[in-house]
Amino acid sequence: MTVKNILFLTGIFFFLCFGARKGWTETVEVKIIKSTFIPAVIKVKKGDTVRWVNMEELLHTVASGKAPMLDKKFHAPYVKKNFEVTFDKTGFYDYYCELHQAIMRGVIIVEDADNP
Ligand SMILES: [Cu+2]
Repeated sequence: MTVKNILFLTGIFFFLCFGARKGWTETVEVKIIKSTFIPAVIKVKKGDTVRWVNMEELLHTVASGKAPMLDKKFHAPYVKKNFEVTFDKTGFYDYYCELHQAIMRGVIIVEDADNP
């Protein structure tokens, strides 16, 4: 085999491994500033990860469900710095902070990666 052939086959190999994927997954940040989720509503693609980042000293929680009802799809009892969830299913995910549930609420909308 020539070097050219080896490079060609290596190229095919990488295409089969990575080229067939429908784009890369992303990590999207939701910041917690002044007891508010920012942005409160975000859209992500199936397979993406949402990372909540607590920018303040105050403790907050991230609990899925419509306040005050936990639905236990995801739950971080105390977010001191950050917390991540990967979304593998499409749908609407309501969440809230249990300590400030009257004001701290958000929604994650997970769409199929095929339909932009
Ligand atoms: Cu809070």
